[in-house]
Amino acid sequence: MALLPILEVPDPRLREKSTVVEVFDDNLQHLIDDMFETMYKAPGIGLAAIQVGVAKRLLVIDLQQPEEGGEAKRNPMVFINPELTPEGEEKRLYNEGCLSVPDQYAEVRRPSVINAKWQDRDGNFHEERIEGLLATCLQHEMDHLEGILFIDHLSRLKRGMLMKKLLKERKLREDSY
Ligand code: GNR
Ligand code: NI
Repeated sequence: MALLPILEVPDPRLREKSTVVEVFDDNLQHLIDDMFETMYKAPGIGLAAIQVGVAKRLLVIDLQQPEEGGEAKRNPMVFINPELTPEGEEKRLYNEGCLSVPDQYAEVRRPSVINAKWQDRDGNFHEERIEGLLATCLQHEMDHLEGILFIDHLSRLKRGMLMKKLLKERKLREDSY
């Protein structure tokens, strides 16, 4: 297992379109395990392969929702070659963040319910109706596979302010070292 460096804006690789996974070999299994380790360490609730520099249509999610009783329980999920279709017109707002846009948050409007088709780490096919935070997170990760970041859903004004704040905070951090 290995921690992988997470790419941050404005790295041009985050704008690449990821390509279909065709081979479900040991290399892929190792990449998936490394992505989980990297996501848990960050910490984040999702990670797309392109965020660690691999332009493959692969993403991992663990919402780590507290169980009844309060303990956060791990629930690692792998989505390979996902296809999402919105179900109905209802949208929901969620205050999103992204490990590639560190420490910045903004409300994004996305379909509340989606139909998802995907393959698991063994290449088996699945289809499910998904709602709630999982639907939001899956759409955020799916965007990464197309080279889209959550800030692209904001107005130019909001995106500009957010990027200015990010660059300022990054500079302050660098100067303090
Ligand atoms: O950790 C993450 N939190 C999050 C919060 C709201 C909506 C989406 C996300 S995904 C993000 C991790 C990440 O950058 N995945 O690409
Ligand atoms: Ni992200």
